[in-house]
Amino acid sequence: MKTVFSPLHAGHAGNFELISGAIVPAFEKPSRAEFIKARVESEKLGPILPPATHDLAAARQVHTSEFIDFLPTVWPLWEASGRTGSALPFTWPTRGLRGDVRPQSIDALLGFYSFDGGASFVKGTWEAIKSSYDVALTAAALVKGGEISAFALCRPPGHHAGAAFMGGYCYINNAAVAAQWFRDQGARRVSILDVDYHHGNGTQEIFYSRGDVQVLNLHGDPMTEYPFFLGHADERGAGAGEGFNVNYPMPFGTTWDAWNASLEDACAKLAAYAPEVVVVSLGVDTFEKDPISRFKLKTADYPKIGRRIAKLGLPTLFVMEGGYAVEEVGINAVGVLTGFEDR
Ligand code: OKP
Ligand code: ZN
Repeated sequence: MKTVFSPLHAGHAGNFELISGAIVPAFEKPSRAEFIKARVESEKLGPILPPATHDLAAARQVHTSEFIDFLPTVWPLWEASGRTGSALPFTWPTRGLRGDVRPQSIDALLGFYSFDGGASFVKGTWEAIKSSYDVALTAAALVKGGEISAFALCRPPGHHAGAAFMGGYCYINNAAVAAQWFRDQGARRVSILDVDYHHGNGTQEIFYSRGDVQVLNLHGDPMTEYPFFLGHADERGAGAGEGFNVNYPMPFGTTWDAWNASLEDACAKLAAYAPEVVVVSLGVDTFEKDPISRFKLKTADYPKIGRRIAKLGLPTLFVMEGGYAVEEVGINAVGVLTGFEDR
């Protein structure tokens, strides 16, 4: 399997986040991608290719143009306002406030275009976001070109980013961009299988009213787990999308057998939908030692995930999302991919 990777992710470094009442270095850090790349190499998964540069047209197909145009302006506006540290929002237009008036100051704009304080900017953040997007589209083109699978080693991740908001370490929704790109290239139906520990709220929002992209999501129950405000089992899609959004919320402590039962059900629904291509939002923060997550999957479980996805017999694009146990993130992510190749 070919991997697409860009070193430009590394400029997105030194970010902070607010968690459990403390401001700490962000768990989403450059070494994650480096551990994964090192494991791709040591396991000889296949060649590692640089991304081709793409314009932002594909991003505008799933995000609003206003939001996409905002992202590259964040750091220049932040610097122009005299700030030095990370650009972070602190106010949001929640219920009872005006979400329909685009404000002017950078502090207000950061809140206007986000749902939490989890997507911060440093100097190199936009270049990293853009490279992650280029990685996803380049890997998608490999699959479109006839490869049975490809691995988009994206960083930053994307599945929390919605049509007009960032959050949860995510800015552009790489998996949604790729799925939409496959549609625009002529695929009649596309499925997105999101196995990250956290609910892919952005992906769900983007495709919620559509029947041409099926979205299946396995994740921590939002009653007790981030992102809290989406991801319940009764969210099944709307209008033409009715029945094409499927959520599998699971409790803290979930181990392989219960998680796998959800995967089996999701794969049955996916097979029944008969898409022309599958996009996997590949998070490995379901791992028992993940520092911010509460499922109990073991390293030996990850190849089984890959094997089950391969059994679908469909062209498959793997898009990297979460996974924060940096020592094992490479072993587990590449375990899914070698499992897919049944080795
Ligand atoms: C991203 B992905 C907010 C802290 C809450 C955010 C977790 C984001 C996970 N400042 N934690 O789904 O792995
Ligand atoms: Zn996650």
